[in-house]
Amino acid sequence: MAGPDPLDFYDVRSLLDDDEQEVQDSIGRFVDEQVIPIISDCFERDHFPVELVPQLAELGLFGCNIEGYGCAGLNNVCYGLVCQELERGDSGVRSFVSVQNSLCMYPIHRYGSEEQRRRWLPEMAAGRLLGCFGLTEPDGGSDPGTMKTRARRDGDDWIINGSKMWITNGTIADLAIVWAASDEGVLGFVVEKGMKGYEARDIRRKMSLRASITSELFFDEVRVPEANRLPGAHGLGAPLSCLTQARFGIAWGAIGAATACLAEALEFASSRVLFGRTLDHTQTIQRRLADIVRRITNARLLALQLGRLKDAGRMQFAQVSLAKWNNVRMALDVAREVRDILGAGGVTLDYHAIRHALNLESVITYEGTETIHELIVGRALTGVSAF
Ligand code: TGC
Ligand code: FAD
Repeated sequence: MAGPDPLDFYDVRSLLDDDEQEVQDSIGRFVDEQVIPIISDCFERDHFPVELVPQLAELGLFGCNIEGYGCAGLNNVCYGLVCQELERGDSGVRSFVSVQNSLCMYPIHRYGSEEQRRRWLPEMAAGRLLGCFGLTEPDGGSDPGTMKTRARRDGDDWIINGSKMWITNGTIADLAIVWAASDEGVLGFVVEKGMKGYEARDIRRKMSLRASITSELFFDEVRVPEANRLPGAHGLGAPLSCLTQARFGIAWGAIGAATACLAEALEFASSRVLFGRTLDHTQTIQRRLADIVRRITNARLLALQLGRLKDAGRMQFAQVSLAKWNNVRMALDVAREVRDILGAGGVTLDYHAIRHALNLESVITYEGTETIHELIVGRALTGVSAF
């Protein structure tokens, strides 16, 4: 009998139903054939592979866990598997899909009017309209409750002033989901490209997520019609609920990045000859590989149970925080460890580990830093907010 699959040591795949396995396989093939061959070059050139967008749409990935409006209506485990496979390719590609799905289509679906859903969701599902999500501001992303961007009523319109920073997809987005403080609390708006006073500019010199666009957004007396306000969104809980969706996907995605690194380490250890034997004959390397597999296996089981809870309507946001924190920390540590196992070659883009490690430096910061997630779990345990 063959031993356990090194990349799925507990055969977690056998806990997936046929549809879920099919989703994993089809996205996996796409990543192997279309993403991995080009992605190191994109990372090196600081280029988001926008040419993949029509294919991502064709695969039905945009809004894939939304029912209707041209969306695939998959379950949440499938959405997790999509993120896992995409991030096996690159965190930037997964980020792109997370933003379009969890941070743009989700709030329109959950907080928008029926008219707004019909107006934007089918075009977004088809990849003809791209979105970005503006919550973070220059003065401190961990505490969005103190946002300075403001919206004030002016007749039937709203006037928005302020700025957002570190916004994925900002300069390629046709619409921005923008969160602004107002006399009525935090409100959500769909700001469209071309609206007077709205501008997006790329942030350069990133050493992480280089195959992803990150931008600043500026709002100078931008007039937004009431028809572009999300009527169901009142208060900070609305944007935070979108983060819960994206964090769920990230908890799965990180497993993909770690698995790509593990595969690279196994291949290297079995072929690199030092001291007259291949590296995999040494106890230290075996212990390091075993420890990587232990960590990835834990993360896989944790993500799947989180997905089952979400599909059963029982998932709580503190559980998502634990998974985002655990799985991204795991993936970052694994990527750094594999980078070291690869020796000097591991610092180059000839291997994937350094790219994943650098990407994961963003992933551990965005969607709530590790500290924020520890404190969210701490609050759930004690009932005391210690932020
Ligand atoms: P707090 O009093 O805790 O909450 C206000 C209201 O919101 C509710 N709530 C949530 N609801 C759903 N999901 C969550 N995760 C929620 N967290 C809180 C909460 O129950 C409350 O509701 P109600 O009805 O009682 O009013 O608010 P706070 O100001 O104390 O803040 C708490 C804290 C620190 C946890 C929150 O501010 C936070 O999560 N900060 C981190 C910010 C963050 O993660 N930003 C991410 C920006 S987007 C991004 O990074 C995209 S990367 C995209 C990519 O490329 O993949
Ligand atoms: P800060 O909030 O200033 O935190 C600085 C440090 O203080 C961190 O180490 C933090 O853990 C620590 N800290 C914070 N509070 C406490 C506390 N109470 N106790 C102890 N330590 C604390 N945002 C969006 O809105 N949309 C996007 O699309 C988006 N995309 C991004 C893409 C990239 C590549 C990156 C890097 C970020 C992106 N972000 C986006 C922003 C991201 O969400 C924020 O960077 C993140 O929330 C942290 O905010 P900050 O960078 O301002 O750090």
